[in-house]
Formats: sequence, C-alpha cells, structure tokens
Amino acid sequence: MKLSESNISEINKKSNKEHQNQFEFLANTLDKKSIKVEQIIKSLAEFQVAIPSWALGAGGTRFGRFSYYGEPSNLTQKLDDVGLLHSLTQTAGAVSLHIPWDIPEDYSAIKEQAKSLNLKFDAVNSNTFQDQKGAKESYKYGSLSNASQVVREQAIAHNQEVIKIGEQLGSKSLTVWLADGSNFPGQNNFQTALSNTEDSLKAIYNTLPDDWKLFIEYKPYEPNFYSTVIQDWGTSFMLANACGDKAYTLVDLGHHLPNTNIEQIVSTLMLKGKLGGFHFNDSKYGDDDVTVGSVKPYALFLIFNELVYGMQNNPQNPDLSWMIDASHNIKDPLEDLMQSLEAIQEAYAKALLVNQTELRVAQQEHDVVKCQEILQNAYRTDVRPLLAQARLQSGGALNPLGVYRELKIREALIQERGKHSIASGL
Ligand code: AOS
Ligand code: ZN
Ligand code: ZN
Ligand code: ZN
Repeated sequence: MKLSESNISEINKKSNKEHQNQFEFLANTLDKKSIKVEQIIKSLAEFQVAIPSWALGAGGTRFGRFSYYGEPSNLTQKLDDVGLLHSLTQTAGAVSLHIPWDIPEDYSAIKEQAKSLNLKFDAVNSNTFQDQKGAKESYKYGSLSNASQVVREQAIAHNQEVIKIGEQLGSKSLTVWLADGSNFPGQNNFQTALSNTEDSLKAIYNTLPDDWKLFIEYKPYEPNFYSTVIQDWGTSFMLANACGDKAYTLVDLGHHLPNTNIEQIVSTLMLKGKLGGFHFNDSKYGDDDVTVGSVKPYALFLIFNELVYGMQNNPQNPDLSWMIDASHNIKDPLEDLMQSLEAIQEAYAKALLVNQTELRVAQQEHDVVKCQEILQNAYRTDVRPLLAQARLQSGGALNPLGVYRELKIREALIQERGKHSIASGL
C-alpha cells in the first residue's frame, strides 16, 4: 500500500484553517521574542530519524508475543511500512537494517524501492547475540569478548560481512551492540574479556571503508545480569578511542541505570567529538524500549538541549545518526512510531527555543532561578503547530495519526498481508 500526496492533502484541508490560526498565533508570540520561526521549521524539516526494521512488528517479551496483525514479513514490506511513516510524517527518511534478519535477496530491487520511497539506508546492525542457523560456533558465552579465539573470529567475520552488505545498499555506518558479559561472579576474567573485545573491534575497524563510521553501543545489564563488557559510555568511549577517528560512542536512552544524567553524558561526548549515534526510546526501569517521551518528556528535552548546544558549538563532533530503538507488545507499531517521532520533534523544537546567549549570561551571573526559567519557558511552550507546519511544507500530514486512522491503513495492511503475518527477526 502506498499513500499519495493528494490522499494526504485532501485530509489536511479539513483542519488547515484551525492549524493556520494556531500557527500564526504561536509564530507571532515567538517573533516578539526575536525567535526565528522559519529557521526552526527548516531545522525540523531537515531532522530525519531512522526507523529500525525490528520496530515494525509488535515485539514481545520472553513471556509472550501478541501479533498486531498485518505485520511486514519481509524486507520489502518493512520498507513499505517505513515509506508510509515517512509520507505521513516527513521525518522518517531512513531505515536501519539488522543482519541477518534483513539480508536483501535482490539488492537493486531493494535500492530502487527505497529510492522511490525517498528512504536512505542508515547504520547497519550486526547480530552476535543469537546463534545463527548453520553457524559453527555458539555465542552462548560471548562473541567479540569470548575466551575462545575461533568464536571471536566468527563474530569478527560476521561484522565484516555486515559492512559488505551495508556497502551494497549505501549505508555509511555499522552499529555494534554486544550482549557479551557474565551472569555470575567469577565466570569471566574482566580484563581478558575487555582486551579481547578491544582487539576484535580493532579487527572490524580495520576493514571499515574510509567514509564509514563504527558506532559502539553500551548497556549496563541484560541479557547478562552480573557484568556486561561494554557497560557504560566510558567503556565505549575508551574502545572508540582505541579504534580510531572513525569510531564513536552510541547512546541508547534506555541503556542507563535509573537517574543517570544522560544529558551530561551527551554533552561530554560531544565536547570530545565522539558522539556518533543515538537510539531514542523511553523507560521507567531499564531497557524498556517504550514510546519516546511517554515517561520522561522533560528529560528528553534536557537531552535535546545539550544536543542542540553541541550541534551549534562542537564542530569537532560529526553529524549524528538518529534512530528510534523501540519495540513493544501492545500498540500498533506504526502508530507507536508516529508518537515517538512526534515526541522527538517536539523535544527538538523546544530545545531550539532556548535562548543560549541569555542562558549563558544567567549562568555567568549565577542567576540560578533565571537559568531554570529560561529552560522551563521553552519546555512549557506548545510547539506542536511548528511541527505541523514543518510537515505541511514538506507534503506530510498535519495530523499523521489522524490520517492513518482515517484512511484505515492498518485495515488495508491486514487485507494485503493477512492477519497472521509475523515480522521476521525478534
Ligand atoms: C539492545 O539492547 C540494543 O538496544 C540494540 O541497539 C538493539 O536493540 C538491537 O541490536 C536490536 O537487535
Ligand atoms: Zn539500541
Ligand atoms: Zn536496547
Ligand atoms: Zn532499548
């Protein structure tokens, strides 16, 4: 199923008048504060977030998996889903594939399809946390960190293979997330596991094309519950430095222990030019992977405030690779992703409202109250008309979720794919 611009603009007409009223009111208010509304709308329109192939089906837990019906069961259908999201939101202009779940059968057909949907291939993700069909060695006791050299070699070769697949699609980065660690004290030698990981990552890094980046993701626990080799940003940062200039740390919002100051991590990494990528989601307890902004929207805003500061002040840090990393059990995945995209854009827009110069002065004067006022005034502004305007100007929907429901897109997908299709992969 494909949406045409006229499908969307027809429905936009119904709410356009109300939108224009809200937009003009907000634009005038911001204008009086010397905020450049056109610039914000341009930044919002340019901000594109990759959709991971594994977020398009209803995920699950070890206790159960409830299908959402009409899920995409192959790569072509996954791209179609991202294409739908992008037509509606004009914010999801990229897809992030997972190997081996998404190995293309016909590369030129897949590239052609992505082009027609206006989608780029973002980072490719390797998988050494599951044993693959026919694999000689098992990752039960780790992959890049494994005490056995043959296992490490197999895991290195897999990552090199993923780079080759990504190259054929036009990807420019590889994300490595390792499940490696231990479940019990004494099970592993920490120093050996870390050294092995560093050597393995270097072997992968050495085959990375010149214009590629390597993203090293960290996570404190799960699936291992006693220790994780790359447990925090410091370990990732150290490994990225050991690999070289093209290696960076990747921050996944759910990969922190409760109350960690993520915005400060973001700021430190950008100062050092080592923040490469971002996985958006939200959480209450751990790596919950729930909808972005559904639990802690103010924390998300504070993170964006540091991202915006870094994007404006840290030329040493490259452009970031943005991705949503969420998957859960009970919502329509496409509706959920629209909610996440909205929350990301909302936090970004609010961060763009912060007057950095004024904040700097207030900090210098130790006017703590004013500092807080500046941040919270931005946060309390309802920026949704700006988001809608950015979408409208790019040919998207004023209200993506509303259009999705009005056009009964899920029903059409069920018609097309059947009720019991199951997304490949997780
Ligand atoms: C795992 O917890 C990480 O968040 C990964 O980024 C990702 O979810 C995984 O690679 C998906 O397969
Ligand atoms: Zn992640
Ligand atoms: Zn995760
Ligand atoms: Zn997560």
